[in-house]
Amino acid sequence: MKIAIVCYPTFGGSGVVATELGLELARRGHEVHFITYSQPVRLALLNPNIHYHEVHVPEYPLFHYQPYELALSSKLVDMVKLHKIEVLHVHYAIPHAYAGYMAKQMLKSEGIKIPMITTLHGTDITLVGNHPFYKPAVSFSINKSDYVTSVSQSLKDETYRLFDIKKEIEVIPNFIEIDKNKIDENSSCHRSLMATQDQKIITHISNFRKVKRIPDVIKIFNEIQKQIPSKLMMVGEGPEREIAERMCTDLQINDKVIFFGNSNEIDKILNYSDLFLLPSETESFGLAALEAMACGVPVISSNSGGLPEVNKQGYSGYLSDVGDVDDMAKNAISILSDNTELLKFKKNALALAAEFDILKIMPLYENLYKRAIEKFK
Ligand code: GMT
Repeated sequence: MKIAIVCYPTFGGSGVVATELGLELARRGHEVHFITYSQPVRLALLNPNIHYHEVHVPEYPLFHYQPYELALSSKLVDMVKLHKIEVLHVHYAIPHAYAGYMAKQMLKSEGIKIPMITTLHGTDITLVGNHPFYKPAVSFSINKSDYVTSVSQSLKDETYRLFDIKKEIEVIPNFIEIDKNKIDENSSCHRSLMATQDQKIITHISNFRKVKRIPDVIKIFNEIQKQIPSKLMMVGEGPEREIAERMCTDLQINDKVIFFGNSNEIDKILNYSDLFLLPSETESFGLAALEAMACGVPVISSNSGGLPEVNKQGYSGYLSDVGDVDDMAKNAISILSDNTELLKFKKNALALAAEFDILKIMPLYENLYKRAIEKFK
């Protein structure tokens, strides 16, 4: 099949999912065309089935805002025609579903019919998409998509609750490549660079936006380190980083917290971790939690959104109400203070992650593409 994938190329979860999906499809022999404004961070262009087409938005003094949707939809039209693409798969509704719909209309006027699949990821529905300034356009473009998928049951329910959606939404959960997450002994990233043998390693990975409740991460860790020798790895970049750094100074725990910024060594950091913290305000799925579990790391998370579909209470970790840092700290300490208990949770986390193995989820997407292409023949 010839598939176009439209996504954000940044460190956010939706871009990671779209990139990993495209890479696996290419490995399976499909021709995959990534269409976005810069090369996705996890995209290695070493596979002959992978193509990357950059969307350029020419600057013009009249434009206060650069018309990205316009440039994207034009690029989609050109690429569909040039490469005979059979299906468009857009990740994150804003503005991709809107641009995809416009491209479809332009192609239709030239007698070319192509199906569009929109995958909803989370904030495109819950935080951004729901804003009154965007809502009509988001509803319209979801309803005009030929197929709609969401990454969790919770996000599906939220979409129906918040928008007037007439379309069927299929749940296709996010996935993980389990085998990829083994420790590379030759890596320059060693455990000793992060902590001493007697210290437990606790990790948080995100884009440090408000929704991640970064101050809660610091508060939870502060309680843990009072009872358990430990270090905190803060991986990612974003607006809440400075606040977190200031909190660490105020609490005098600077020497126990490492801020990595964005990292391509996530797998390695996770492989040395004992616990993962994700106290988010909302999380449609929580890909970072799944990535941690795939490295055998138990998760202390909030119970919001789709997190209970990924992290299981008392099995792969614990879930608490949003903002209940005392409960989260108590649960973390109970796992970390008993090595037998910790080992049990680690094994469970890995076993649960295996249920989201890419090999199990990929046929769901392939099947959807086949159905879509068949219907538009
Ligand atoms: O919030 C983020 O981390 C980024 C955002 C994105 O779209 O890039 O993540 C959303 O999509 C991820 C992939 O499907 C999900 O795992 C995240 O839970 C979701 N974030 C939220 O719902 C806040």
